[in-house]
Amino acid sequence: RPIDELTIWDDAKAMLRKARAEGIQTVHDRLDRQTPHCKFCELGTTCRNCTMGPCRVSEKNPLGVCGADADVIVARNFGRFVTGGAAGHSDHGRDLIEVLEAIVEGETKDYRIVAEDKLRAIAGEVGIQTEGRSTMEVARDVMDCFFADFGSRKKEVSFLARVPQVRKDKWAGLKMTPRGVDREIAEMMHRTHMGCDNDAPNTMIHAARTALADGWGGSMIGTELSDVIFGVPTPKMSTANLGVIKADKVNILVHGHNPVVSEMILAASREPELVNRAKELGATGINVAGLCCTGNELLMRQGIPMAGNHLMTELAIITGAVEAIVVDYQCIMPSLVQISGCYHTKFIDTANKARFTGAIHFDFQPRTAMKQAREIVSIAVEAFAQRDPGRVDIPCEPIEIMTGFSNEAVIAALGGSLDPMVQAIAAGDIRGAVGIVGCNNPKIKQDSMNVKLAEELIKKDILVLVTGCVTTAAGKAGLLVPGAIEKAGPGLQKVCGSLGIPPVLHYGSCVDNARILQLCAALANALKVDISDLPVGASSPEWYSEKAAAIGLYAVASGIYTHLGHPPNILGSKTVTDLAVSGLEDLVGATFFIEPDMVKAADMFDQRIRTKRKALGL
Ligand code: BF8
Ligand code: SF4
Repeated sequence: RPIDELTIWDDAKAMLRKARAEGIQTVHDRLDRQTPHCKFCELGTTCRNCTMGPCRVSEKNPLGVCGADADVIVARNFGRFVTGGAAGHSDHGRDLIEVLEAIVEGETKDYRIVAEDKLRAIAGEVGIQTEGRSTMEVARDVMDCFFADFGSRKKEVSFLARVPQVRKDKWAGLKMTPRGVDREIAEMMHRTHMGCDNDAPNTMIHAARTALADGWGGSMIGTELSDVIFGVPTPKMSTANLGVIKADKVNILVHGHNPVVSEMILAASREPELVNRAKELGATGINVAGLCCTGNELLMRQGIPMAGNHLMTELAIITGAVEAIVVDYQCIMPSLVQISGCYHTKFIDTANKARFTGAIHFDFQPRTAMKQAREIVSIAVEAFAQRDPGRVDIPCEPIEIMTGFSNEAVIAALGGSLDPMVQAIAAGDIRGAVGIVGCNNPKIKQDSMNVKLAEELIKKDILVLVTGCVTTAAGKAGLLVPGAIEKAGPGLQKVCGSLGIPPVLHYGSCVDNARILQLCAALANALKVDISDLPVGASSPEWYSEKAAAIGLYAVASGIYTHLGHPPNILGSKTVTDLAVSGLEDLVGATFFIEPDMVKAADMFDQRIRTKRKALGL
C-alpha cells in the first residue's frame, strides 16, 4: 500500500520511507503478506479447544466434531479473548501489589509510599481502619486486601464499594458480580473446555464478569497502587511525536506498561555519574522518552515526553538515534528486536514473563531495581559511541501537550468537589463525556479515526477523555492543549476556557481506564442514579488487543454505551453478535455499537447523550 494510506502523520511517513530505503520490514509490510486472513477465524467459527478437532463450522457444515455449533464456538472464543486481556491488566496490577509487599516487608528502599494520603483514602474506601495507625500498618492491610481480591474467598472484589448499589444489584441478579480476579479468569478457562458451558449467552455473561474483575479489580488496583507508589498525577506540560528524540543526547525509549521498571530507568538516567559518562562520549545528556502505556504512566506523573503510540514503536528505532529500548510487557512487537539489530540500538527486556529471543535480559526485581536500572542506563550510554550519525533522521519538532488529569487533580481544579462538573453538565455546557481509548491497528490508517472522533465530539460540547495510544494521537493533532478549545463547541469553550484546560483530557494509560470508571461511578452516586443513566460513552476506534476487548466489555457491563471502529471476531454467530449490539441493553443498560465512520459514530453518541439527558430531566 502507498505510504500515504498507512498513517496521517508526517513523522511516521518519513520513517516509513526511510524503512523502505533501508530495506527494513515493518508491521504494514507483514500485514500485506498476511492478507487475506482466514475467513473462519475472522468470523470466530474455528475451534482448537481439543484434538477431536480442530473444527471449522459453516452453513454447510454447522457442527464441530463434538457437536458444538457456531454460537457456542464464537462465544467460547470471545470469552477466552476477553480473558486474555483481563489477565494482562490484572497481572500487571498484581505486580504493583508485590512492590507494595516489598516496601512493607522492608525489602526495598528503591520504592516507597509517595502518596500517603491516597493510601489512607483507598484503605478507608475498602473498609480498612486508618485512624491512629502507622502508614506501614495501613499499607500491610491494603496489600492483604488486594492480594485477596485475586483469590476465591470473597463475594466481590473490594472496589465494588465504589459502584452504585443499583448497578451492583443488577450484576448480582445476572450472576455477573466479579468475585475474584484469578477466579473469574480460571473459571472462563474451565467453562470453555470441551463439554462445559455450551450456552452462548451464559458464556457471554461470564465474559462480562471476567471483564468487570479486570476493570473494578486488577486494573483499578494497578492504577491506585501506582499512584500510591509513584505519586498522584497532576496537570503539567510535556511534548510528543518523534521530535522528542534528540540527536545530541543518549536516547532511551521505555516501552510496555509497568511503571515499576520505567520509573527506575528515569531515576537512574538522572544520576550524575551516568550523565557525566554520556557527556564524555560526546552527548549533551540522557533523554528518556515514552512509547505506549508505560510512556503514558511516566507522562502523567513525571511529564516525560512521548515518542509515540503502538504503530510508532518500530518507526522510533528507525530514526537511528535510539541507544536503547527498554521494555516490560504487553504490546511490544517482537519485530523490535530485529529492527534494533539493524541499528546500534540495544533491546533490553526486563520481565521473566515477557522475554524476547535476541534481547539483553534483566530479571527486574524490587530489591535490586535501582542497581539494575543503573546497569541498563549504562548499557544505553555506552551504545552512544556506536551510533552512526549518517543514519540519524529525526523528522520533526515536538508538539506541546498537557497531561496529568487524575480524578484527584480534576476535583482539585474544580475547587474540591465534583459539584461544578455536575452543574456544567446540568447547564448543558458539558453535554456529556466520552472516553476514547485503545490502540492503533495497521488495518486502519494510523490515528485517522482516533483523531477524527475526538474532533467531532468536542464540536458537539462532549468532553473527551483519552488514555492509552489515543493519547499521542490526540496530542499530535493539537487537541491536548488549552488552545484546542478553538475546535470545541461554545459550552466546552466556556468551561475549559475558564479552567485553562484542554477539551480533551489525558487520563493516563490503559489500566487507567479504571480512573474513568471511578469518575462515572462518582457522578452516578452524586446524582443518585445508575451509571447507565449518565450522558456518557466510550470508544475504541482503532483497537487491536485482547485488553481493549476486555476494557470495552467492562465498560458496557458497567452501563457505558461503547463504540468500536471494527467488530471483534464474533460475526459468525448471530446470537453472540445480537447480544453484543442490542441484547445487552436490556441486561446491563448499554451495548456495543460498531461504526467505521467517525462522523456517524459521533452522531450516535450525540443521540445517546440527548436521550440520557432528557431522561435525567436536563
Ligand atoms: O494497553 S492502547 S496498543 S499500548 S492495548 Fe497496547 Fe492498545 Fe496501546 Fe497500552 Ni492499551
Ligand atoms: Fe471441535 Fe468441539 Fe473439539 Fe472444538 S471442542 S475442536 S468444536 S470437537
